[in-house]
Amino acid sequence: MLNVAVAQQDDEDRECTDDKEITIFYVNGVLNTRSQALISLAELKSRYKAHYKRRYGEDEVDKLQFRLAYNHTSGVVDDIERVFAFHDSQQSQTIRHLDAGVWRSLREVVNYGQSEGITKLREQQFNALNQALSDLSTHLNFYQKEYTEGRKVLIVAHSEGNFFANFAHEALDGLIQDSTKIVAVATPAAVVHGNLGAYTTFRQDQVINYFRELLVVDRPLPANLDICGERTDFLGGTTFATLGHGFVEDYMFCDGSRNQIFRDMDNSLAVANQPPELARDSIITVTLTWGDQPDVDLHVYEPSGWHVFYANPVGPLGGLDVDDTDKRGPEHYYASCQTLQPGTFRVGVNYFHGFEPEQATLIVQAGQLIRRFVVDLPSARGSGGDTTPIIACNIIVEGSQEDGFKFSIEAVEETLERRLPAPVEVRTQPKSTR
Ligand SMILES: [Ca+2]
Repeated sequence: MLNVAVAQQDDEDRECTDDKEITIFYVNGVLNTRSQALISLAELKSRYKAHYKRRYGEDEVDKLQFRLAYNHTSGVVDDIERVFAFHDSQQSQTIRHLDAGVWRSLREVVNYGQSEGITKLREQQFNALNQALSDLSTHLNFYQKEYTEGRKVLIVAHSEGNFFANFAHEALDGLIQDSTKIVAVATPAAVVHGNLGAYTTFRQDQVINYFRELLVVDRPLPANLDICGERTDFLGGTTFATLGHGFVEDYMFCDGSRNQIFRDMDNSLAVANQPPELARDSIITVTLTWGDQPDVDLHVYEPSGWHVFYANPVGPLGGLDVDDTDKRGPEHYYASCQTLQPGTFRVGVNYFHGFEPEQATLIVQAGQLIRRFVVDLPSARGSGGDTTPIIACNIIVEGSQEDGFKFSIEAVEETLERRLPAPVEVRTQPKSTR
């Protein structure tokens, strides 16, 4: 590990490292702004790192990194409607696409809106569900990227985040599923995907209890723990405003739930496969995937202007370490801590060879930032496009090896960060026995 400081808000992750082996994602519940979700992530991170260090030692804790798999809030009414839409979509074994069930529920909502003459409702809920589908696709791409770079993934999901986690896990292919585990907290879902099915729900969780009361089928998993003594039942009339449901205020606060969740996390990591490192694990990475057309290419211009692509795969700061010419990708660029310099990396794609319109997805990671870009590619341009790739984003690196680095990722055109995701295939076969 190179001990170069990274100037980020988070003091614990100031060093520039290229050697993480485990990524722990936090998936938030309803009505969380990104800032609120980051607070929950920070709490999980500081407490679990302390636990992990005590149990496994200093060297092991350095292999962990923490990321947010955020889902957007659309306000009280739409968030709650979305929970029911997700609930109704749990029978995913019978549907062809990840989003089909959500769309079916959406149509029912839309029909209801029309019958009541509430066109506003229709538009808002359409947008809310559309956003949720986009978030789901983003999470799925995040987990796939971690696999490509050789890391185990542990998803800690709170409340509605469990629907996102379950759907994403179901849509991963089998090898990636073996490296990706879920630990559920306060789950409204009837199941936890992955081998262990580990979860923690308080008997005194008023939100989950209320949700359970409303449902006839696919009720939430039964509560399995009592809330700690310092908390007081909401109905008892106290200062307690979280309804026994808060991630930080309740589940991380009580020793019993925290210990149970951490034990579930330890056990899940123990059974998760460490994937082969198909691509370099690095401080800056770009992962390109696309659809069934033969060949899309990743192009990165390093700060000096050096053009890294399939015909020129090694640059002064990094390189193209995975190339693909046979549909889907991934194709992968990395820049490592050892050679990192300040400046702007320009990230683009060229549709090299194919017969139909294609769509490229870029997952761009710089320090602790991770973002997804989708680029429409109307027609193949051959090698004529090698010198004029479509630039999707810039990665801006400030600072120095001595003082530490700070990163930002900027879309080149707003339209490139699209809200509508492509349909995602779901495995419809029963899981193989293993
Ligand atoms: Ca290619």
